[in-house]
Amino acid sequence: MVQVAVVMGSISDWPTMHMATDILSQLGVTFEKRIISAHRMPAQLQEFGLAANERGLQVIIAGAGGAAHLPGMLAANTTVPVIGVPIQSKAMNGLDSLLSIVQMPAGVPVATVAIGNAGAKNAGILASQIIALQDNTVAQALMDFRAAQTQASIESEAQLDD
Ligand code: RP5
Repeated sequence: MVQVAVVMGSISDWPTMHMATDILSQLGVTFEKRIISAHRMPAQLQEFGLAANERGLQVIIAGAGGAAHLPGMLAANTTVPVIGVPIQSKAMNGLDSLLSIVQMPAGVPVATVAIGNAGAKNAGILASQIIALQDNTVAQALMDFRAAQTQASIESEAQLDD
């Protein structure tokens, strides 16, 4: 059964959302990737959201830019936790995306990460941490990832020049 769904509003979001799927792959989390536009595909959005629980999805990562209604509308249609990724838009550098995603009304949460690539990668890590609560293999992969990241930071000190 697929653990995580990575959903984006447009193919133009894929270079950013790839950061999420890369880290999910690295950590051994199973996922599916979908394009579902809140505005261009409203019926498909509702269908996907309503089926998410029954399909056994444990986390949804949703990325969108501009008038970024996808994460919020998915959250409105399911109780599966939704992590929202604000895509770095051309017009406003992603501030529009961030505010569209983060300012949810009380009662319908979306866990919102940073704008752009860092946010997408962190969405993948956060989803993996949720999966790791019940999956020891993913939990171990996360600990290995953190240890390697720490070691790389320590070793980077050697690159400081005079
Ligand atoms: C949003 O509109 C998408 O998530 C995308 O970030 C933005 C622009 O979409 P395109 O016009 O590039 O398809 O729905």
